[in-house]
Amino acid sequence: MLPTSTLSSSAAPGSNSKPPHSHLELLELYRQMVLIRLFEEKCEELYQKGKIGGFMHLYIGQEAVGVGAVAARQPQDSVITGYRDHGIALAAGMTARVAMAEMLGRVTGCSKGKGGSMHLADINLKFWGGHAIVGAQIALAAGLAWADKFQRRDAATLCFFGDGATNISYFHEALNLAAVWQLPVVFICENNKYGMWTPIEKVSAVTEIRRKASAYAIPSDVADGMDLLDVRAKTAAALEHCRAGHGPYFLEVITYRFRGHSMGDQRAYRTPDEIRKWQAEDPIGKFEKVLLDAGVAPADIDKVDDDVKAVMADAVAFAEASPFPDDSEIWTNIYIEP
Ligand SMILES: Cc1ncc(C[n+]2csc(CCOP(=O)(O)OP(=O)(O)O)c2C)c(N)n1
Ligand SMILES: [Mg+2]
Repeated sequence: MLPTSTLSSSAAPGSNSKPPHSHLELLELYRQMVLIRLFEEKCEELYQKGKIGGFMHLYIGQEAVGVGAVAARQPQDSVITGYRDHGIALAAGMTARVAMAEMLGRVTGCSKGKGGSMHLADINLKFWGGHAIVGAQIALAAGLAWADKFQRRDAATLCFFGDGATNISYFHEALNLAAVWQLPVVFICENNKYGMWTPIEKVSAVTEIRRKASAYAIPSDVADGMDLLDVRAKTAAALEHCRAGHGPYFLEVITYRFRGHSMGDQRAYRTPDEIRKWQAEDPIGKFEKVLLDAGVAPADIDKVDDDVKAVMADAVAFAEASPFPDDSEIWTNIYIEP
């Protein structure tokens, strides 16, 4: 999938990962990351052609976080995130067809073409979106977890948000209540070092983000966001903590976005050296090395790449053949019908 330079990386899976994994399981996790990468590269192309409108934030570089964490959940566990949501939607099981149709504003999209890039959601998958207001999903996650606890369901919530969101009041209010009420929620901070083009050091008094959780007596850990198995193992442990009735858990995942904050970001605030350093840690290249070391045949990896390319071609054809919503739809889905 990736240039051989990234394949020669000597990085090993995280110490908490629990090999051996079956080849099929490894290939499935690899497939999900490649799907996200190719899906977003296609979105980039369609955006530049004017086929996708509005704001669009790419997840490229952060794939191992969404795929690794969501792989640790049970089907009854909820997932919620911010506007950088394509990867997490696909990891939660949304098909490329439905996600691409939403990107293109078609009625066959998950939000009937009315949500777009920042509002992918499918409650049948227990994927609660896609939220454009920074930090809003953290309060919603506390609500989802409260509902699970109140209804005595054996379920927890995985809540993704950025480093910048940890300076927002929602973050502090939600963590406080989650701790007071011992809610089953795993707060996953994707620390990609920047909020838009502002480096974290300029806006956060505490740059080891997990230390903020200790203010609310929430236990925490840190994971390598370029290492899928490390993210999965630490999310699994966090979910176990929630299921055992011990309340919330905080996981800081160190990662990096390879693209700009959103489309149109000139990326002048980062040095070429910094970008090169992180690209050498490409999570897909690193995981491909894990597969090869585990004895997966290169031909099987190539087959996954080819299959994903076919899935993407089909998704774009499906989306482009789907109609736009009728004008009358502008008045529907605004409020819940009585
Ligand atoms: C309440 C609110 N304030 C400001 C914005 C504008 N805004 C959009 S993304 C963003 C940066 C958030 O950074 P971070 O939480 O680190 O997430 P990342 O984009 O890095 O994934 C800001 C300030 C917003 N959408 N909502
Ligand atoms: Mg950030």
